[in-house]
Amino acid sequence: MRWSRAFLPVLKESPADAQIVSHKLMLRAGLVRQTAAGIYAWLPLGFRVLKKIEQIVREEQDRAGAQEMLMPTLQSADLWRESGRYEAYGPEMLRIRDRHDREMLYGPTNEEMITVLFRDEVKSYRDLPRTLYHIQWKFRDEVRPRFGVMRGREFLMKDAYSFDLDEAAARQSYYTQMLAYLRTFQRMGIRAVPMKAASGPIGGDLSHEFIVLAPTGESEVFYDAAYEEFDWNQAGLNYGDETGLQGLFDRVNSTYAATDETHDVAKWEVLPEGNRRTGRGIEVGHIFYFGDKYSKAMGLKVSGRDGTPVTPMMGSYGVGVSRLVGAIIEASHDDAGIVWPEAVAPWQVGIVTMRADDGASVAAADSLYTELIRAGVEVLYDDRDERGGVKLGSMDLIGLPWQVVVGPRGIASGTVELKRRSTGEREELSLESALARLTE
Ligand code: 5CA
Repeated sequence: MRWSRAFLPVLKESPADAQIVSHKLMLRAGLVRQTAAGIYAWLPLGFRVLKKIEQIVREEQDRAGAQEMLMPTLQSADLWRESGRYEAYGPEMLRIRDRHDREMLYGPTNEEMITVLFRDEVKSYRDLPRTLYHIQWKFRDEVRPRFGVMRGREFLMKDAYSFDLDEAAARQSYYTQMLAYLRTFQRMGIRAVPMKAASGPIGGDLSHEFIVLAPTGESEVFYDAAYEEFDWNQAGLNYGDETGLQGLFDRVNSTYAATDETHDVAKWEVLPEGNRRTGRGIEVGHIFYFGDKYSKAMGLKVSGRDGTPVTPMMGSYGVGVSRLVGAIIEASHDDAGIVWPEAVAPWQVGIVTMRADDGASVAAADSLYTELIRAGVEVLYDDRDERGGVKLGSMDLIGLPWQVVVGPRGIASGTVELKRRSTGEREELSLESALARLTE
């Protein structure tokens, strides 16, 4: 992408209405714009990051054996009357009437819809276990939408739903998602600690939140320093390995970590003082096991192995896809701007020409741009007719992992400067070496 042709509105000043650093940076770097309270348009830069995050979530869900589908954003009120949640959900639910005066709502979550879709198709224990997911916009009429996309009213969520024959199998589905979550967040360059949680309006008695540690987080958190040594990849563990998954769960469960909602002072005080870590965190995922809460209320039954009807046991598993954009920035930025982890960066490389009126360096930058595109590298080329210093500032602000600075002085001796955004390391090297390095 050539910056001169791009819609990348970066702001010089920090917007006064944003309180936390990620929200400020998302506005300054032109990722989003608010269109109504808690509702955001995703501009091209933000959209690219959102898609990268979504794709990592998708790949890890698929790897864990979940199947993707897509359910609508609008739902009928009757669906929610079946579970009894229509009244219970309260003012957070956006209720709408269509032209026939039918009561509708903008879905805040999809337990009801998936239970009915599944109920109407499955008959036998052979149809279990199944885990289905979708990545879709949700609406919750939050009392206090704030911090930009972190607590929006409209937000993008991955929600998965598991159906199993009995509790033991359902717990395996829960552990499977737990492992998928560790891998998902690790791939995005962040660590999200699983913490015991309250299940709130979703229901059930087994629930974990995945919390990214950041000083601006909404929840206060308490955890064992053992998490600093935790094996986040669990590379040796395979899906389907029941004992291994149980072991992972037991390990998580026996390592203290809780938010202020579930904090247990007695258990906390058993920890050696030097191991007690406190801080704040952002909830980027939340998983629930709620047994037959929805399947029973909504009449989902299959015939069991011996022919008697069985009510499947369910869980649901959410990832805050749009919230993650903010959470990753909270965890990865510096005074100059965003520092994208490579896996979610909108482009991998940014090229900057220092003098738009210098034919030789512009020609060199043009050819580097063409070569990188040919090699399949995602590159943003700042070819604007702006002062070099301004362009370097914008490049730091938008935080691409690699910058190539092309100026008349370097080009006279055949070199460009390669800068790594995360460390600030710079290196002078020939155009050819820069190209080789970036296409490695
Ligand atoms: N049905 C369950 C799991 S699929 C569910 O809705 N869980 S949830 O309420 O915890 O939401 C899942 C995730 O969505 C949260 O962990 C959080 O990361 C994200 N989320 C929730 N509310 C908002 C919001 N107002 N703005 C941005 N993200 C949100």
